[in-house]
Amino acid sequence: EKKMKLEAPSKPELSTSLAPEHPFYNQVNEVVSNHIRRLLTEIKEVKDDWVCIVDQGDLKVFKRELEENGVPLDPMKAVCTVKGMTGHEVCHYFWAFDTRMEWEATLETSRVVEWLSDDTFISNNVIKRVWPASQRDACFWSHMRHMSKSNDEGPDSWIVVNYSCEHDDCPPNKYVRITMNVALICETIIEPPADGNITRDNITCKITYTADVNPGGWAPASVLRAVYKREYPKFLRRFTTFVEEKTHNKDIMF
Ligand code: 18C
Repeated sequence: EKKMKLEAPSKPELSTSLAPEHPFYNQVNEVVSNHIRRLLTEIKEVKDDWVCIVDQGDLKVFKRELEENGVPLDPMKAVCTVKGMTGHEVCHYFWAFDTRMEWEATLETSRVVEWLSDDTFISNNVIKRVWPASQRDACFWSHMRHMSKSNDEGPDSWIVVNYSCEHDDCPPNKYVRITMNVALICETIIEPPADGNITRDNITCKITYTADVNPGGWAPASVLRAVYKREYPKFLRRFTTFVEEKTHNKDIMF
């Protein structure tokens, strides 16, 4: 049977609210476009090189084993379906800095380094230490965007990207600096009720999360893989439960 390939939109219709002359303008647009293209052109079936490591039905985690000079770089991918919330809401809370520590269980501290625009800021996250490795931190921009729809029938989609960068106010110092390229893409599926009045019961959000993380130097692969296998599903459960608590008695943010 022939696998269906979805066509990527010919040109990105939306871009960041950063000014075109901003030093991060090109990078943000390029990284986000690559995520969108990768998702839209991907064969809608998990390819052979992705291994499923967690299958809880509504939540699946996949990885590709990859090592460079002994440093484990396994790309991770998770898909998760949740009811009662929109993609806009899920992306909002993944991006929002002021509530990050309410759901992030793996961070010791997090601070804003600089706001670049109303959709993009740079932060410094210090990750809890995992024995026996040295403690890590990360410096990255977080950007949220409403994705253009290729046609009126398709689901409404939002994306958040967390991408490592350098910043004068965030030089690497006492921690090992990890680098990453993380994306959260959400589609909102609405089953229209007969009376036309959409409630949270009619809404499902399909989340695709991808993480390429370089632990930045030596880390024992077996420990890291065990930590990932435990922490990624835990993060998705904890985070989506958090979004549910934040949204269930509020107006729906479409
Ligand atoms: O995407 C997530 N969070 C974002 C917003 O904060 C952001 C952060 C991404 C960084 C994630 C990767 C961290 C990897 C650290 C490697 C550490 C190497 C240590 C070597 C160990 C041998 O995009 C959500 C991320 C969700 C989960 C990530 C799982 C990685 C776990 C990292 C270890 C922390 C464990 C702390 C728990 C302590 C329990 C003993």
